[in-house]
Amino acid sequence: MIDYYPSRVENHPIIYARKDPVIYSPASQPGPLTSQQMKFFEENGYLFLEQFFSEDEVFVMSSELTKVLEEGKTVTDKRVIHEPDSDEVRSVFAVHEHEEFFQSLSNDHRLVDIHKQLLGSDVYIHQSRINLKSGFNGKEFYWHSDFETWHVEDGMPRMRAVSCSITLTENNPYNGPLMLVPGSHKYFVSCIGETPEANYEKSLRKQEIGVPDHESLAKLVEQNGIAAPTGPAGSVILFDCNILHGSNSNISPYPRSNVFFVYNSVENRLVDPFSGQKPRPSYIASRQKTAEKV
Ligand code: 6CS
Ligand code: FE
Repeated sequence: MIDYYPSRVENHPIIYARKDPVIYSPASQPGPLTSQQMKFFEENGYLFLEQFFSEDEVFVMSSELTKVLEEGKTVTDKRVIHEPDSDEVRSVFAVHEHEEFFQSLSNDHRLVDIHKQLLGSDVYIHQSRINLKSGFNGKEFYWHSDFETWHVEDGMPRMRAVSCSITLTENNPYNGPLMLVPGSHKYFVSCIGETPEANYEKSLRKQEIGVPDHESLAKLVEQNGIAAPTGPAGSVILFDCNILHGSNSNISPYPRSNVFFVYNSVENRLVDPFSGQKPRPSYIASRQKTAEKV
């Protein structure tokens, strides 16, 4: 299998042009997104759908979030990741498999149809998680391209996946909202450094390997700046698997909790990791041959 996006192999960073389309069906293809929205996504690598879910739906989502959080506090489960310097819950993985509510949310046809439209095929969930980012203590997520990690550590061959972040609390300028570098999805920043064995045990708490260098980051930010969509709970941020993004720590009293579903094209199923290492566990990267399409 050719490695179209080598990373963590050279001793200097390289910026490559993207070799894959961003949207896989024509912008004019009928679907839930308008051709304008499709074009915005193609150009910028993300799309913000403010108040996508109704207030009633948000109410249910919030109580389900509280349940997961309470469980996460007491349960010892590999799926529950803690903050780097404390026992505070940072993320809970594979909620689309283990929590009935979030499973049906990931199957919600309004979401699935959008991702099918963008990816031009059937889709399945590659990864899901809730990021809690609690008030006062929630720590940052340093700049990265998800695809860089999924390619190197999970063997995702091509850029044909989209993340969907649903805001479960208000995301405001103070609580560490998602920040994106518009247009950066059109490049691939090949990173320096080798992947340590079982890197995920550390990287999910604090990512240090597979992060872009300052110069590349500054160059890409210079082009179009930084976007940080904010809005009420129940909004949706769709973003390309390769867009550079990150978020600041949360010293405000307001928690910033989002659930992420990553939809991958069924034509882009995982192969062996390009690092040559053992694949990561399936609660981080689904690789069942029969992974159900949704
Ligand atoms: O490891 C993952 O799959 C995700 N987590 C981190 C910290 N970076 C890459 C990706 O978003
Ligand atoms: Fe990410």
